[in-house]
Amino acid sequence: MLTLFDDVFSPYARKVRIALYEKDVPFERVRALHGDCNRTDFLDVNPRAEVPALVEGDFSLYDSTVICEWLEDRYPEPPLLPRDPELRAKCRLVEDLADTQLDAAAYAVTVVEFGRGESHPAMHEAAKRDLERLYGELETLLGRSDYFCGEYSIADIAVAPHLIAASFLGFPLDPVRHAGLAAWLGRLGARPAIVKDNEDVIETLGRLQSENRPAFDPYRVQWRGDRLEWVMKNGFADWFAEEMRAGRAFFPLPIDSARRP
Ligand SMILES: N[C@@H](CCC(=O)N[C@@H](CS)C(=O)NCC(=O)O)C(=O)O
Repeated sequence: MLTLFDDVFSPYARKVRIALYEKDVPFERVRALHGDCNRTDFLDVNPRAEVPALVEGDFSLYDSTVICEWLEDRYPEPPLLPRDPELRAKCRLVEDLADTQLDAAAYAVTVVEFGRGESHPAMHEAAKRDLERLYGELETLLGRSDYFCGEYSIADIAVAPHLIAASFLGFPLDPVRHAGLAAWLGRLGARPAIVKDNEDVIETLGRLQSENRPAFDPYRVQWRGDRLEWVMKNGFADWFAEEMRAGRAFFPLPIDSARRP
């Protein structure tokens, strides 16, 4: 049995869960974050203390892209990577756009507005501008097809959680300018694997809210490459310096090796 180190809200964990559901592979879940980054009891599975990570017996791996490629090799049916070399490359590029750019554009604003309930108009505007540019790029990449690479693939699975979350955060698609993408999201949202994962996310969010518990700890935030790059290039270096001074910012692979198991 596979064990997925997981967080219900992580778009990367969502990508892996949806791929597992599509391939009908059974797995058990260990909720690994609990709003606590750099967890010591998780570092033996992923030294970066990030979800998702997958374990099967004494074999373990992490990073959603690496995990999905392994799943494709191990459970080839139904295929989630195109056979054609050009489409396969396009699939990886769309997945990368989702993992690096879509994620980064919404991360800081998620921490500040959703997590802390604070307003940061400049950050909100920067996220809106970037997301709209990315929606335009995705609209072009989709063209007239039903899915990014002709057939449904990991490219669709990687993008969907980000667009669902961005809508929830107040950055919806424009039904006129992004008509193709909006129709695509409707198609994706009807797939049983995505319905199942959405239900899980909504049910968990509702339960946490009714218990007055946060979805994550917004005052203990783990940062990394693309998310930090977004903050810096959009002119929020001073904001980030204050986050560090206040002890609210953490990084993978902490220098303090005493935290290692
Ligand atoms: N490149 C990694 C990124 C994974 C990642 O950034 N995961 C975040 C959640 S979305 C995480 O686990 N952060 C640790 C924390 O917040 O404590 C992947 O594709 O799996």
